[in-house]
Amino acid sequence: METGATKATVKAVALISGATSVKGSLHFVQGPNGVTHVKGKITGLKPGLHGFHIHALGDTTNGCNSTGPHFNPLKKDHGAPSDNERHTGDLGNIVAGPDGVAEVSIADRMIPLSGQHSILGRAVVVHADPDDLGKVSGTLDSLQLL
Ligand SMILES: [Cu+2]
Ligand SMILES: [Zn+2]
Repeated sequence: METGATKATVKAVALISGATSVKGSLHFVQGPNGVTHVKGKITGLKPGLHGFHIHALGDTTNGCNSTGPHFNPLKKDHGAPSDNERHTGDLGNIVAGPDGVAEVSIADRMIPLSGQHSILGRAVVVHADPDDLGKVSGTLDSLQLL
């Protein structure tokens, strides 16, 4: 275990499950450069794009409805992951193939697992529909430290 807090690698996991047959697991690894890598596989999805976000609250007792809005500590507008103007939690879309499987591999510098704007304990949401479009029938879990 490294002692320098800013130098250490931090890992977390979200086990995705919901009311539908959608399930999977996502591993989050934050490297010493502050970039967080998200890797994993979600199965049982409708083929195509699915909005993928970090929502503000880790409360998944009432599905997406209890997870609050997109995590947005910097008070920005909704955007794409590549935009400067984006919610911290805006991770765009993941893509499911014809078999309903989405392989997730994302690197993002706005979703730290430590510090003031940490996403730990918040909800990881995979939406039924592309990006958000106001629909919140998702499948989700809160992020737990490994
Ligand atoms: Cu969302
Ligand atoms: Zn957003």
